[in-house]
Amino acid sequence: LVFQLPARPSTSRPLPFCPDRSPYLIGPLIVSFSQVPTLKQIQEKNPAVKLGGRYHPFNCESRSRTAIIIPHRNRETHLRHLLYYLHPFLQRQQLHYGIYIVHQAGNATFNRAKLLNVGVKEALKDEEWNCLFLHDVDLIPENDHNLYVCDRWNPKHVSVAMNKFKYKLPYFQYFGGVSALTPDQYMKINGFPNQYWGWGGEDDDIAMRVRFRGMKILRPPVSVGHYKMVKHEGDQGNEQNPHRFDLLIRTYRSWSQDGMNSLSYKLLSKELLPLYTNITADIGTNP
Ligand code: UPG
Repeated sequence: LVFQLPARPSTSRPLPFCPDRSPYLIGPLIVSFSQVPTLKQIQEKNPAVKLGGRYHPFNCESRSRTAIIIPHRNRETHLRHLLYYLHPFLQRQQLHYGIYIVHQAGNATFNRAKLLNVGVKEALKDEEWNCLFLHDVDLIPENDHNLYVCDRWNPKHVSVAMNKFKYKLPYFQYFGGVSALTPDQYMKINGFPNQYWGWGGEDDDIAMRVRFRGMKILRPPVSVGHYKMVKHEGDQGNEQNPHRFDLLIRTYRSWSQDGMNSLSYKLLSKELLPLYTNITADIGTNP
């Protein structure tokens, strides 16, 4: 250590807001998956991160309180790559943030959107988050000008340029990967659908909900919304959902009954681990 960081003032005087643009941003980042970091190494590199994967800047009041919510099962290597890059990325953006991993218990068919609903519900019990980032575990942001903050009026889709799609949007309405909504926007669309078991369709359903509720999807410039995906095969227990097209046709009628207002699950544990809050839930099985 070369400089000693000034201690946070002990008075209750409010801190000034952090600047509009953080002075710590770098821009394009080099992301490599050649070595898988250990959780201990990641912890050592991020000494200011508190239990549960929480952080806030010590000398200014952040302009955003962002919860990052990550659906997960059986992707431990991807999780370590993501945590390794994401913690420093968010700290350079001077955010007040927390990372939540929502783990689906058991071997039943995977349900990404329902896990995200569980994550949002549980995260909002902890703190007054004003921005929710719904984040696939295998996508690593490659430019820290891609700010993990929400827009007040409209949801954002931020993973606009992924290496697997040759750094282009695969189709205009694409809403998968990483997206961001305020809690108000999330509730306005009744959250995400609970009925998509297996791979596919749920992200298109969410995009439709946004449109039905009169909101637009905002996106960062392509040069900023760059993501590198950790390569993977299809997962056991997350086979293509054969009902996805039928479900999508019905979204207009179903969205107001299927979502946060119909969410049911059993919380098996909520643990504050050094780098993230681990939520394990029994979300049931494909009926
Ligand atoms: N996931 C797990 N374990 C599993 C299966 C999925 O943790 O066994 C999580 C993980 O966070 C992963 C995400 O679910 O990143 C999406 O699943 P994945 O198989 O990686 O889907 P992709 O084809 O790579 O992703 C695109 C979109 C994604 C959307 C999916 C299906 O980026 O957001 O959910 O297509 O529509």
